[in-house]
Amino acid sequence: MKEKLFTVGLALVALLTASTSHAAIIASYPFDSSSLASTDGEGNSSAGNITLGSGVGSSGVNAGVGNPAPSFGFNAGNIGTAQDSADYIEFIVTASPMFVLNLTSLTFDTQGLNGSWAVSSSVAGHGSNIATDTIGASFAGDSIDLSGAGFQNLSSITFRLYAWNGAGDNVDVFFDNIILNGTVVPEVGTVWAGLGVLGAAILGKRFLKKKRA
Ligand SMILES: [Ca+2]
Repeated sequence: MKEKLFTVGLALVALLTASTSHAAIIASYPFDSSSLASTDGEGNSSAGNITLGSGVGSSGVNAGVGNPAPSFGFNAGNIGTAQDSADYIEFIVTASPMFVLNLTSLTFDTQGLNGSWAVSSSVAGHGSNIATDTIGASFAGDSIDLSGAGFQNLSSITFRLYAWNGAGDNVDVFFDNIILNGTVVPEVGTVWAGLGVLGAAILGKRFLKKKRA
């Protein structure tokens, strides 16, 4: 009986450990080898390729510019001098069945001249920005805090990153090292269901033991 209790204890510890897993990179886009795919190694979620909004059709990966190169370049001819709802790149992250996303931050590097960036998500809808800031002449990093309640316990989320130029700039605007940080954990209901199965197994074994006795 002691051995069985030890085994059950180990299983419980494993479940609880799984539900408090360490911070992970959930999506990562360094544009290495001009790829639009995520290079993250997080196994309980999938991050889709970067896709382009309808306003930036001739934009794409630039093999000669980046931090380090390549990076994604918004073609100056595709963007104006104000935020346009069609001028963005997008990526979607989906948790595996019975898992949820708990996000902490979205970080990336940008380069423009006197341009600007903005980010929206499917949580509040793409009509409103989560954050916006200016872009400098050389690559610099930005970090958006996603620790708020709205970015926890998500089955999936879509991010859009917008760019536009300062007046008279007419330069390409670059994004590199787009990284989504957080944890991917079992749904609370899944943990409780797991505990329920364990409890039923223990009761079942006791019942069988009594029957045999
Ligand atoms: Ca790069």
